[in-house]
Amino acid sequence: MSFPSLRLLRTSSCRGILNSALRSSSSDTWTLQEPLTEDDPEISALIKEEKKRQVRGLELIASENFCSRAAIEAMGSCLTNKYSEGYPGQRYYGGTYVIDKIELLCQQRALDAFDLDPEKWGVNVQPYSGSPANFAVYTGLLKPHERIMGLDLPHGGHLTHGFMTDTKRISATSIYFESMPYRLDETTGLIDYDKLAETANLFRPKLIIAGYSAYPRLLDYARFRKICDDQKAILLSDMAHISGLVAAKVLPTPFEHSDVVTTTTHKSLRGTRAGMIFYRRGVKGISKKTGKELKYDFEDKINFAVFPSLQGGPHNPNIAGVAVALKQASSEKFVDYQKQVLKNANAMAEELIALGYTLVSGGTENHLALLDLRPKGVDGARAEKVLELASITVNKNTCPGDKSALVPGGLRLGAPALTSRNFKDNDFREVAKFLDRGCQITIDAKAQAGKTLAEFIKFVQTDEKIKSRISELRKEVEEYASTFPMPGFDDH
Ligand code: DSN
Repeated sequence: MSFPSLRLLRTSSCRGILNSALRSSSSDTWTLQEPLTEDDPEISALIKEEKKRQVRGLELIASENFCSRAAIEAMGSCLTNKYSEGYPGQRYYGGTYVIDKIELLCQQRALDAFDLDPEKWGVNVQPYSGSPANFAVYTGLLKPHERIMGLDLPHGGHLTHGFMTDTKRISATSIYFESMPYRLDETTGLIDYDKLAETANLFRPKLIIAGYSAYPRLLDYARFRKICDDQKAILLSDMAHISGLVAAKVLPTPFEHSDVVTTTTHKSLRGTRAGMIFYRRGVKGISKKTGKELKYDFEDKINFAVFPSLQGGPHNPNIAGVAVALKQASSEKFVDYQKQVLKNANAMAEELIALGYTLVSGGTENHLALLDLRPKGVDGARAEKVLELASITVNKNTCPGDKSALVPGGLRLGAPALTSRNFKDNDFREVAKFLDRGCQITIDAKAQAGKTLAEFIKFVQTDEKIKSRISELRKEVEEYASTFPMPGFDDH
């Protein structure tokens, strides 16, 4: 572009001409308003391909969901442009007065969604996701190398609950803190609370985590509280998987007994991808020594751990998306949705048992079931692969007693995502039948394939008979799934 001479710019009308020339959308002006389809057809096509996969498939990953169009719109907005280190009213950069309103609204909605009194509970909505949220709690409330106890990962816990193996500290939560797991009673598949109490008595943890990634039963928060009180430990409930069900009051709330509660926002809560930390505030009790009020001191410690200790600028688009989801979570429709999630998980579990399968703990009381394939002579890794080829998405999962996390004995199956697509109980019974057919193919293929997982995968991708059975199953699955509505945008 050729620019007018500087002399011409002396008059304001000439400056106006120049500005409008700069703003014009002539072919050599980069407006940055081009749609994705034009600007980056490659990424655009991949997003459309992923959307088609989601629409055609049966999504059973227990931690996934289909976010609403409204929340996705809030996330895909100009909020991505703004830095806002700090907290509402105390930011390090200017121009944050709108961001302050969004963050305060999100906080308010978070407290409302879980019926929390702002005198007694506060919330930090800045964590980027669940793992940073948990690490921020440990960083804020513990000294390095103080002790934590969480449900062991192979028994249904989460990496960030202190996971380590016999030979290696895996999660940073076991590198910077000392962790001791508690486990399930392998005969029942239920948490062994007696053993937890006994071990806690020896290990004397500063913090115990009540929460899971793959446990199909309710947690006994009162029992956790008692064990924590005996050790003078903090009770952190990680309700990431169930926060939507808790908001809808269809599962017991962890808030009554916990000191701190963390969650992700994109699982059963169905928001955009982020994390939140709820902490007790206000009066804790009366000192026996002085007779004076004791106050919780979590708020400043947790807020400081999130920013500036661990994070920088908050992800404002995600916070806005979470605010949208939290508004939805206070609606009657959301309660109906969560009731249906429980019914659907139960219908799938019942049907699988009727088809001759074994479930860890014998069933489900929440949104997920853990299918133990070991009695069928196969493992979760092989079944996951066959099901993926048939457009059914699940994840392999350890069952109590498993030695390998890469070739574990089970599959984790969750109901939140398909329930967002309006699947009902009978639809989930059909889903169980599709799963059964995929598992039968796995059993037959394993009998003919080489011993290793790699040989098995090669076999199912090359053996004509197996390929044709998988392809027939995929066709039926895709026809079936495609008839259900899908949240979000039509093609992205
Ligand atoms: N990936 C999530 C889950 O499956 O539970 C959390 O890490």
